[in-house]
Amino acid sequence: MNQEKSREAFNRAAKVIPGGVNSPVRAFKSVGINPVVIDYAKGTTITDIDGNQYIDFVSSWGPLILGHANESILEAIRETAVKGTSFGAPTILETEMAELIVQMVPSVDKVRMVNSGTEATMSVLRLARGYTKKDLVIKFTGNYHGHADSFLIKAGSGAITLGLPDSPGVTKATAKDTLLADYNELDSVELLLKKHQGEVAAIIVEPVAGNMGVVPPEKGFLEGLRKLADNYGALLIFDEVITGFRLAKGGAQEYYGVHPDLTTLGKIIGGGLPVGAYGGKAEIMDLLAPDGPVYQAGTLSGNPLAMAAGLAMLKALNETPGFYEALESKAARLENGLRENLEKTATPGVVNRVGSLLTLFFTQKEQVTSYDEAMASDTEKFANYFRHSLENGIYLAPSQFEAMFVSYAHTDEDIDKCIAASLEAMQKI
Ligand code: KE4
Repeated sequence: MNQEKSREAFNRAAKVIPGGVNSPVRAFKSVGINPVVIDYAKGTTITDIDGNQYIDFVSSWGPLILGHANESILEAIRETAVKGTSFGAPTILETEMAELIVQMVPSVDKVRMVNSGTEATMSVLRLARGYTKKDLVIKFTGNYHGHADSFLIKAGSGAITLGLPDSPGVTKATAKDTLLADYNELDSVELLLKKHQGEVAAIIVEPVAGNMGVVPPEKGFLEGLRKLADNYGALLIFDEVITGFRLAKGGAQEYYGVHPDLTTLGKIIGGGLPVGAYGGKAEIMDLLAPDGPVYQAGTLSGNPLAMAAGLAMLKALNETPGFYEALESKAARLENGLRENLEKTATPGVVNRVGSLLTLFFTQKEQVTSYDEAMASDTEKFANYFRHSLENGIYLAPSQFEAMFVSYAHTDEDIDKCIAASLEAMQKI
């Protein structure tokens, strides 16, 4: 595969952008090759600047659940752009977006728009601390909540991929207020709540872990967190930046029937433009400035262009009959094919899937239900598999500790091509 132009472009980028990328995981560091530089995309096909085409299972890390360059989203952007892209003043579009989120997400009475998942989690933590007047937060090792200081403590996603779960630059003073529990281990949470009785503002969790690879919540885990939060006077925060609008219209909280006090959202909500949001009970959200004392602001928050794209996205999710059933059947087809490939090639591995999120772990473990089990994966084998898959025209997340994102645009033909390419790759690694 000719990747000459990508190589030149990446070398040029590295002269003026740290690592040549604006987000570390894009640098393909853990898969041992230079990244391909993308020219354009449509539907499920992305094309790099050398003209190579790939079926995309990253979907820009989740947002493009309708596929690339979706016509209704492009139309919404075009129509809105000609009226101006941002005013720094209220618009009806923001209210329409907020009304739709409140209608779709069960536990959200009010919502504040921001510009990324990181901004959403950073802000929601400040709000939780302001509301409870407590300082500590419990997060789970391997969960990733963006790059705000309080969360770069044993963080997942690119942080573990690059072996940087605890980043320099995060002060000891900040780190001491973040307590670490083990995902799917309720005892580890109760121990911390008991030890720090009355000091924990919130428990924040990825209701389906997507940043250590996909690790589903074990039966009773989310329900248990709800009970512990209530018993110990802490707020429960669901970080639904990945799962929001993906697992169901109402995200993981609808899918599992467990309602948090606060929710963070991102990715899908912007239709591919930069949008994040956080929301929850009115009693808590009303503490935010300008009515309340908890300050949070943003020049481009809720800007009309991003709102228009996001509204078109959410309307499509609401108005497409059988949308989630279709996602489920596409992703199940992929899961079954990957499992068959593991058997056919006697490759030790585990496939974890929840809805349209899945990860193929190259591991000797019988199951992957915890951070430690995920970390036992063979990242070298994954890197080899990734390179063969790319050669075979399949674009995967360049890390063992990320998810495959199946979109509504993926056809059975796309899925079957991925399964065939996966088989070929497994036979070579
Ligand atoms: P952003 O700031 O990247 O928009 O969102 C941060 C975030 C928050 N919460 C969860 C559960 C997330 O998964 C993320 C970001 N996800 C990663 C991929 N797993 C983004 C990809 C990247 O870092 O380039």
